[in-house]
Amino acid sequence: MLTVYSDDHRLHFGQSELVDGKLQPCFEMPSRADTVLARVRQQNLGEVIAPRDFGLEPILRVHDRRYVEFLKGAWARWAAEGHSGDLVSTTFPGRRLRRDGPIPTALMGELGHYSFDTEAPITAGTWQAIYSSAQVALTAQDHMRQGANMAFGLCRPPGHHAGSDFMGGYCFLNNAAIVTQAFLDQGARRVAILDVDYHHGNGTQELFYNRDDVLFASIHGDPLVEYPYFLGHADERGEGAGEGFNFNYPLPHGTGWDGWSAALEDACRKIADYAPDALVISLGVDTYKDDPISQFKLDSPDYLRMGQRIAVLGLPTLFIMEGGYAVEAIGVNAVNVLQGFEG
Ligand code: SP5
Ligand code: ZN
Repeated sequence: MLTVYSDDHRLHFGQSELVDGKLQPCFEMPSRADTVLARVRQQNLGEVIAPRDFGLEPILRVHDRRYVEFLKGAWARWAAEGHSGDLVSTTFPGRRLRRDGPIPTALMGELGHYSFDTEAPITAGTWQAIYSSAQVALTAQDHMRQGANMAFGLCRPPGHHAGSDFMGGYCFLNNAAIVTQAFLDQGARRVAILDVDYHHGNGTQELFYNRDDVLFASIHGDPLVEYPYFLGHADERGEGAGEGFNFNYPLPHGTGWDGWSAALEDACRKIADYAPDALVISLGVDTYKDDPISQFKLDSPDYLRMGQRIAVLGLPTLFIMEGGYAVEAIGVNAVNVLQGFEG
């Protein structure tokens, strides 16, 4: 199986994150990708290649052009204002403010317009890192266009919280959505996305919510009690042409393999009925029992079972790395999904 990986992820390294009222090192750190890559190599999963450059066009198929231009230019503007620390938003268009009013011209205002939380710090190398992360995903997708039945985009930063014109939750560009749209643009009639990250894939859901050419299914912590709090309920079933093509499986804190796998079973049946031409897995392994920010109880062997069940679908499957913060374990857990799938 092919893995695509770029060292450019190191260029994105946020200094700190506000957790329980205290600034502490970002959970989303470069060593995450190192651990996964090391495990891919240790298990001899196959070739690891650097990404090719597919340009901005496939990114602009899912993201708003002005938003992308903002991401590209934000650090230079911040530096020109004399700053050197991370660029982090603190003001957001919340209730009864003008979410869709004039976009502020001041950098901080524009950043707030394009953000939903404080968890996507922009650093000097962030643009290069997120651009390369998207190219990692696209290179893995291109490999499948050439006939492979699986591939792994070892993306960092992750993407599933980012929507058409917003960032948050460690995410800037939605790698899974970008490759999904690429499949469609290359002639796929239908693509399914299964998001197994602990957190609801609010960005991915938003991007395809009113479309019937993409089925989105997400298994995650119940937003009543878990980030991102404001999307991911079971009654969100899609809109317009997309009605009936969005499936959320919110699960309680403490969920282990029994509860989790029941949701997986239901999601897999929905996906099988949909008969997509390709499947994209948003592969977060923050469902792990020792994840520092999550409350599910999956254990390492469960990830083998996860991969095995996904393989039963018999679909060309593209794995895109998302979350997972128990750094020492995420290599084993992510690679277990891939090895379970390979059989
Ligand atoms: C891609 C991804 O997995 N993004 C996740 C963003 C989650 N951010 C919320 C972090 C909240 C951490 N609260 C931890 C409390 C520990 N006492
Ligand atoms: Zn997550």
